[in-house]
Parts: sequence; C-alpha cells; structure tokens
Amino acid sequence: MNLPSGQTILSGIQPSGVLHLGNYLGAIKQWVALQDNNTAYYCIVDEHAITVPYDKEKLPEYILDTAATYLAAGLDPTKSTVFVQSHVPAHTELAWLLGTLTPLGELKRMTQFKEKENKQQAESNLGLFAYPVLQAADILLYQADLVPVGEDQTQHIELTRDIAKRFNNKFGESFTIPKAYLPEGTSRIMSLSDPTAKMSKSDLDKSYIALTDEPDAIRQKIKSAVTETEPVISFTKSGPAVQNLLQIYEAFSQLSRPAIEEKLSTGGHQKLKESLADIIIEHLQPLQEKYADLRSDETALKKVLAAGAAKANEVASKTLHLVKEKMGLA
Ligand code: AQP
Repeated sequence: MNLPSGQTILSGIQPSGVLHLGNYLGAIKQWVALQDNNTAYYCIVDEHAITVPYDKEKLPEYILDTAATYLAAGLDPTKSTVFVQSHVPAHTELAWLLGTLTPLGELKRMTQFKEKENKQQAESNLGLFAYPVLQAADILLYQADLVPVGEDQTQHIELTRDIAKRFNNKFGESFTIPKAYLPEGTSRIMSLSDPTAKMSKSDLDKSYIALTDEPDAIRQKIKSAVTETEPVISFTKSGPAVQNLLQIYEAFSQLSRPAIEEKLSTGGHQKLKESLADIIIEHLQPLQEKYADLRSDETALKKVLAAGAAKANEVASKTLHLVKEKMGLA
C-alpha cells in the first residue's frame, strides 16, 4: 500500500480503559506507519474520556497506560508529537469558538452521541453532546490533512470538515479541510460476542482482546468467540462472525486471502480459532514486553508527554490566535 507523505496527521484515543485489537488495527497501526514521512500529532484525549461516567482515581493511570501503549506499539517521540489533550488548553478554547458555528441539528444526528446517550440516560451531559466539536478542535488546531481512524469516526470527521468549511467561508481561509484515513480491511473490528457491534473497551470483557491480555486469556476469549453454525471458512461466504475472525487473522499474517482460506479451510472453526489465537499472541508478545518496560518508568513517560505538550502548545496556540483574530476576539 502506498503511504501518504508530506502530510500533517492527527489522531487520538480516549484513556477510558485498556486498549484493544480494534483500537490497534483500526488506528494505532496506521499511526506508526504514518509517522515516518509526515508531521504526526497523536494525543490522549482525556477531555473526551470525562464525557461519560469515569473514575477520577483511575484516569491518571489510564493516561499513562495509553501513553505506554502508544510507545510500545511503535510510536517514536522523536518522530511523532505524543501528548495529552488537557495539557494543551487551546483544544477546549477552540471547541467553544467552533461551537458557535455548529448547528444543533447536526450534533443531534451523531450516531455515537445517540448510542452513548441511550446507555447513560440520566448521566448524559452537554460535554457528551458537544464531543464532536471538541474533536473538530483537536484536528483543526494542527491543520491536519489526514485523520487515521476506524470507521466509527467517519461521521465525526465529516462534521469537522463541515465546521472548517463554514469557518473558512464566514471568516476567510483559515483551516485545512481534513480527510479521514481508514485502514484497508480493519476499519471496523467487531465484538467477539456480537458480530453486529464493534469491538469496544466499554463492552463485556470477553468481547474484546485487550493489547495487554495474557496468552491464556487470549486463547479463552477467541475460543468462546461467537461463530455461525455453518463450518465454511471464507472471506466472502462465511457469516459476519467468522469473517471478523478472518479479518483479524489477515491483519496479522503476511498471507493473501486465498492463501489464508486454503490454510484454514479444513479443520472448521476450531482450527481457525486456534490459529488465530496463536498469531495474535505471537504478534502481541513484543508489544507486551515493551509495554511492561515502559509502564514501569512513569517519570520517563511523563517526560515524553511534557515534551509533546510543549510542541503541541506551540502549534495550537498559533492557530488559536489566528482564529480569534479572524473572529474579532483578538
Ligand atoms: N472496533 C474497532 N475497529 C476499528 N477501529 C476502532 N476504533 C475503536 N474501536 C474500533 C478506533 O480506535 C480509535 C480510538 O477510539 P476511542 O477509544 O477514542 O473511542 P471509541 O471509538 O469509542 O473506542 P471504544 O473502544 O469503543 O471506546 P469506548 O468503549 O470507551 O467508547 C478511533 O480511531 C476508533 O475509530
């Protein structure tokens, strides 16, 4: 695959728990590939994580867990700017300004808001409703060209594009119009217990593979993954549950689809599951070793995040200044 170069890249993940295979294959894997020939900003979006009920004692731990996962997966702080969203105040300030250009009707249509609001009912709040505007600010502050994300985020990127175009039309050319950058084949990894729902860290433990899961847990979770009753193993003819397992296998193997089908077609679901567990364990092992090492040195992690915040603040405050000037606030 031809990777883009010379672009500005921004993406982030919420520190709302352990990261899973969906986060890795949908987002982080692309981030690592894109850091070499582009200007990349990767943040830990803690201000997004507080829009749903959360544990304030655990949040600082989750932030460091996420930072250690980014680095263990291959983000290199000498190539990428890695930082925490709340360390760069321009994010929330720009979100307020962009909020004045965002019609309520557009926010009410956001699928993620509707799903999370349904789950939370009484605890639903303005922050959750305004989440996509803060995400637009995250992206536009760095004049990002590309936003590597999973498919669930494309609606938010469309909204970001609309907000940026509206701002440019009203106040003059100020923002780059960003595009979503989706991975081939892994933009939507599905839950292991329900192939109609995406793999999600706020779901049941057995429905996702955490990047820090021990080999035994990985084997157990894959073994109990839902499959269709027909034993057919095919990227096109199997049902969605088996296709999901095959797509995860494909992402970790160097083989073509026909070669994978040939390798796994005899042996039914049991062989598919055993082979899948093996390949996941093999690929996560180096990441897990690096993670343990990095996570044990909080001082070093905090140093990386402080350096990242300093760089991010420099870029973000320039954009914010420009925006305020254009809006008559400077
Ligand atoms: N199942 C998935 N398949 C492909 N990509 C995925 N992403 C998340 N789940 C999948 C991508 O990971 C990035 C960060 O997501 P996030 O944690 O900030 O928010 P999320 O999409 O809400 O992820 P979760 O796991 O579902 O978190 P909770 O349960 O806390 O809401 C994004 O690029 C996303 O597309």
